[in-house]
Amino acid sequence: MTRTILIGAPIDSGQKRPGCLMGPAAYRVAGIAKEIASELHSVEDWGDLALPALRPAVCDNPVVHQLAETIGWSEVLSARVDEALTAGGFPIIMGGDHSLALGSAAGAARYAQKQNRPLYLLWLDAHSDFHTPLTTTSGNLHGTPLAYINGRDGFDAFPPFPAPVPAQRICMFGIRSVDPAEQAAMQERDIFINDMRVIDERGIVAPLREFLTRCRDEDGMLHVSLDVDFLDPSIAPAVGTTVPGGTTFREAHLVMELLHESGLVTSLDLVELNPFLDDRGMTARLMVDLVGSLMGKKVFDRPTRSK
Ligand code: 6HN
Ligand code: MN
Ligand code: MN
Ligand code: MN
Repeated sequence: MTRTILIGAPIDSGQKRPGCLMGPAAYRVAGIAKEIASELHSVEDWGDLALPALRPAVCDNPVVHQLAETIGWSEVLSARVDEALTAGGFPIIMGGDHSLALGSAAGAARYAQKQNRPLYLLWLDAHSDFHTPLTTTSGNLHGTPLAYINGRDGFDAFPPFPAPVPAQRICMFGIRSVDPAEQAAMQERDIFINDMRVIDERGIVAPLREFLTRCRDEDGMLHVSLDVDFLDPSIAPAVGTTVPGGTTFREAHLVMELLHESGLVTSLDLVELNPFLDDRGMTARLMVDLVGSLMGKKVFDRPTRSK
């Protein structure tokens, strides 16, 4: 039995369009707990995190937006995710913008370090989120978590990332918007980048299996960060950073089904849902459906035939 733990992270500080803070409420309204609960999975809702008292924080890049808030959120979230994993749980972090991954991945890394296991990262996103606070031109820290996780310089104001994740253990899927500074940094590293071109050419199954095999061979823990804009905006409009040409309904479900079958996923972020931009809850519901697939729900249970 998996002990699933829902953690609400009403975080809006990583970008400038208000609304992501309503994400956790939208997931609850869309029925996330009921979708997960089964004979195989129990569900606990640990409620929403609150922003702690802030310390002043400074950064050399003057455009950086809400640095102190983002650091505050990441510290509470990191502690909470570590706590959920230590309790033997499977934390699902309901965001909140993608800056929350600065905290959730740090918590997963903290726990993995205690277990002496390598942490792997699967980034499902239109964007590479590989800026540092020094290279971002928008100032939006939701564009930085993967750089922090990878141990890049420029995060002096943040707590040091516990056991940074080397490029070989990071896999991106769905990528179709990369800024020049991110491109330059990614080219120097051996990250497993599956942009939409790769998905068009090879499909999603083969590259994903390659990555999962690596993770299994090393007894890795796997943190999955699912950004709403991984999906095509026609099926998932409730996001501030839409980019055309995203994954289809079937591709996204297939990813979740393969992840379920692998049994490797140890923590999950749901990020960037902005319910204020949604169309009658369709995006919230789709994200909840995808969580269902990740937890093993099938539309059709294939009968096992005897040979
Ligand atoms: N996300 N690269 C752009 C920026 O502002 O740095 C977009 C970031 C999007 C962030 O996907 O969570
Ligand atoms: Mn803001
Ligand atoms: Mn993102
Ligand atoms: Mn994105």
